[in-house]
Amino acid sequence: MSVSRKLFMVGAALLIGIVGLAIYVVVWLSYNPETIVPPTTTSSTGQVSTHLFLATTGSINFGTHPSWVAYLIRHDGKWVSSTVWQVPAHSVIHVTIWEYDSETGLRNPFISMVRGTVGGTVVENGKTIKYMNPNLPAHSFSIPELGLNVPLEGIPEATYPADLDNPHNTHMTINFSFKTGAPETVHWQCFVPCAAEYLFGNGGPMQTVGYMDGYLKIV
Ligand SMILES: [Cu+2]
Repeated sequence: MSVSRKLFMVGAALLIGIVGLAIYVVVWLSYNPETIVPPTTTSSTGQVSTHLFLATTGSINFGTHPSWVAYLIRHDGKWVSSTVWQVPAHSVIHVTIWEYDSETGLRNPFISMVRGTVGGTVVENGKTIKYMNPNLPAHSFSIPELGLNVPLEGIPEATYPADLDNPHNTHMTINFSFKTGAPETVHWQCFVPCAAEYLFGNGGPMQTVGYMDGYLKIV
């Protein structure tokens, strides 16, 4: 092979690599899921609050990755696939999660302790809890920047796909509240290695906004 031909081939390979990298960065940077803004209320004492009504499912059953585990949010009477939510600053955020997935368990038992909620507890199926057996969580709802961590207990046997519109379908109901401070954007994520079929359960949906993590825009 002549030197000029070798140079041409190296240059072509380099160009393909650079173009591929540029496409990856542009697509990744421009990914901007819809921000859901739940309605807010103001009490007679001036306390602003809002309600995040969420669900976790073992397989989302639509979109690009139908088999992936996911969080959804109830908005305008429908379950919406978005994990970017806007809430008011200096307010109380009431959260309800319908948990439809089976248990995976935690590698770090520290995450099975409830932290950062109003009262330091959550109400799970009507029972107030502070801690659970680390083998039980299916997912967690955690905002490290706010010191919030809520383990979500799995159900014994999940159905795939879960029928989220049928409230009689077996699920755990988890209720808790937390407070926001000054405006900022924080990230939230699940800490249970729940991504079956991915390395150590932490790939795929665990590292993709729209499934097991997202952003909370505090405004
Ligand atoms: Cu998860």
